[in-house]
Amino acid sequence: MMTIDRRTFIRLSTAAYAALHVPLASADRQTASLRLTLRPDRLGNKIGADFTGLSYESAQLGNPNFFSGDNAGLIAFVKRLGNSGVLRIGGNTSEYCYWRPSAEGNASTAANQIVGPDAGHKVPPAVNITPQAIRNLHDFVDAAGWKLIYGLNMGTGSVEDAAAEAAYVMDVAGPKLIAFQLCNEPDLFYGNGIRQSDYEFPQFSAEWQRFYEAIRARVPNVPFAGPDTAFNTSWLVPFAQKFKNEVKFLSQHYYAEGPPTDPSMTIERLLRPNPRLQEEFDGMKKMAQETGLPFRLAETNSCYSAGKPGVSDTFASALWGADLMYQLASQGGAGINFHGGGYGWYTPIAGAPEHGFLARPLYYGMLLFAEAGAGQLIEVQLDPPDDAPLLTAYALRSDGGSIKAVIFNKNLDRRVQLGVNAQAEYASVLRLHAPRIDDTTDVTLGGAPVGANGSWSAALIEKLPAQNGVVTLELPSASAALLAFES
Ligand code: BDP
Repeated sequence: MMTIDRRTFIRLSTAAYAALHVPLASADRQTASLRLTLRPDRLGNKIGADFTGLSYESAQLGNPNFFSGDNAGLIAFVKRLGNSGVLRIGGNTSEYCYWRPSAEGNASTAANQIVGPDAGHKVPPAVNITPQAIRNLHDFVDAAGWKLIYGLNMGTGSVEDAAAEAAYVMDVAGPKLIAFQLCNEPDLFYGNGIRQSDYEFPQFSAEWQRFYEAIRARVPNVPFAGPDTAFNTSWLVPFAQKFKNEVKFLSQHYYAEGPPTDPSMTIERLLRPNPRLQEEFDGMKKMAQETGLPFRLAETNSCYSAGKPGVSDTFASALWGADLMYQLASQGGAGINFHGGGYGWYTPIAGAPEHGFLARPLYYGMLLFAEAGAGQLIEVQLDPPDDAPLLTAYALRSDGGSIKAVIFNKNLDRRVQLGVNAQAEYASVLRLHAPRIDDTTDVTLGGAPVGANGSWSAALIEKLPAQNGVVTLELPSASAALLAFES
């Protein structure tokens, strides 16, 4: 099997972008007029209440005070994103975390240690996971009303420890646990020192099976997901075929850009369609079709190697992230987990229990998605699409019954005037806005920022009346809007 690494994939897609390069514009130079047709009679995929999610490094469990029922600050931020999201614990550091059932507290890390996304440059320090960390983690997700995906250490850990850890997590977290993952990005094991360079799917699947059987022998009925691969879509169908009866859902990761040192990894590039993403969607859809199993983007963000300042921490990440959520839903994905933690460049929520938390731009994109809520997608059509190439639109019939539309103008050089057909008297509009696309602060949704305690409520809801069945929305460049149609 040909091996192509994540870097090569991203470099190849960068070459495709070079021809399309348009310099960052600071103001709207033109207005494009388009029509958005909503077709409420043509239903698409469902967006479940547990679609949204976050992902953190397992090493964060080395500090049992972080994910704890006492961390009210972070709980408030998490809860604001959805009443029943999914917290995934994993990442590179999951391969260097060790179950230590008899350890008290944790001697391996400082009591207040904060762990950001791993940059993948070196082997992370070993971290002990104690029963207290698991109990606190349970209290955290319980207080947030969220569920848990828990990554075990197959990379450098023993099968006995994995079984013992899984038994404890299952005992404590019970119904909160939607799945164990057995390792993180095994398709990179061949090159990151975890396995030999000839490590391929057959070796992985044999190991996966061995761990699975040992854990199941100790704790029957524990739920699993996998393969949690980084990029290699060629592992997906074989995994799905082999383990379709063992897993509850299929998981894959996606990073839009990287590495951050590459100057071509920019805001503009982030906002353009990414051929890699479609390739991942196709791979995931294929494995879902083969098996009927749901799939989840269990770890994602803008730029691997812990993100890129000036890109990952800007308002562009809000437009990119929320648009990605809808693209994934449109393709049939069951959910998404944005990776983050600490003060990482791409983390949606930054901070520490001792210093408080704050919403980064990406958080605002997730908040827009939360405000639109769960429901069923309906078909939409933009005409003429070429007039605003980076305009995307989605619509759903929300679980409450109302029709909503979410529109992203990712064009940096043109505002859009959009006529939307509406069987309603008016549309109320929440705007996602920042003064500049590269702003790292000053982002607002509905005219209001997220407060330091995770509180948010709209300060500005515009009401656009329908005239002859059409609502006209003016959408500045680099902004988004959520429309709720009301009578
Ligand atoms: C993923 C890893 C995660 C890293 C992230 C990154 O699972 O631990 O933090 O890449 O490189 O591959 O930012």
